[in-house]
Amino acid sequence: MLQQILDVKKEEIIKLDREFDGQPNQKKVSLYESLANSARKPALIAEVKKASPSKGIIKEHYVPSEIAAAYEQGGAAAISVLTDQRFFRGHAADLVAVKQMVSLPVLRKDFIIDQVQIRESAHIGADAILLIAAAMEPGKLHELYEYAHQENLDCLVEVHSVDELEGILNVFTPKLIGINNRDLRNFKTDVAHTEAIARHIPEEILTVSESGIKTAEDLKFLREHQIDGILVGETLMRASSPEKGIELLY
Ligand code: IGP
Repeated sequence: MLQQILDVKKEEIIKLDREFDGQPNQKKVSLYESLANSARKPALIAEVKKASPSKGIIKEHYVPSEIAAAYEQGGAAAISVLTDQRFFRGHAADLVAVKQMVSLPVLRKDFIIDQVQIRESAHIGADAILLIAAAMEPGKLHELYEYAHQENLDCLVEVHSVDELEGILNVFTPKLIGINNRDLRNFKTDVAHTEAIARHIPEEILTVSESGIKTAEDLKFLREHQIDGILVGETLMRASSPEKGIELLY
């Protein structure tokens, strides 16, 4: 699945290959600081997500900026916006609209494998980007990480296994690591996966548990294991309202 997504991305990048003129007008807000200073523990990154390859359409009709405003109201520390069109039915325009609506940091959730996508991310108003360890070699990921920081973007570095984690840590120490609970081979999620990987993460790194977080018990488990943040999409998108969804988790 990931390989299929990356093949499509490479074609999109060729079309994208142009300079982004002008400076982004919004000031960058730090994802790292917002997670570190969150009153809610673990801090919440709330995701705007229409669809996914494994679930199909999650929620058809909504206004991304309204969902994001409700997330902010509900106490989220950051907003994640899927911008991949082909597989997640998101759009760069969703992020632009969300950024205009909220004062929280906005994470661009996409498959970033090239510097031009980072320039684009800064340009459309993202404050942070996702970098997926499974999508490239650790050396390349480090290059993109440094490049993003030059553009004042924080990076959430996503790993799924101890092997991927150690590959990264051999090259550099990211400030933020996301552990994806979803096994991309069968799409199953297991929150216990976070604990198995988090044990190997040095304490100074902020750790975010991603995917398949559904219940207050899941949250309790993650809190007990001192996980710093959670990234939740589907559960909040399916809730009767975004605020209600957050309330039920915490
Ligand atoms: C959110 P969920 O199960 O709460 O909807 O998951 C988020 O973790 C998931 O959307 C995600 C993702 C990704 C999407 C994690 N890593 C990489 C696209 C690309």
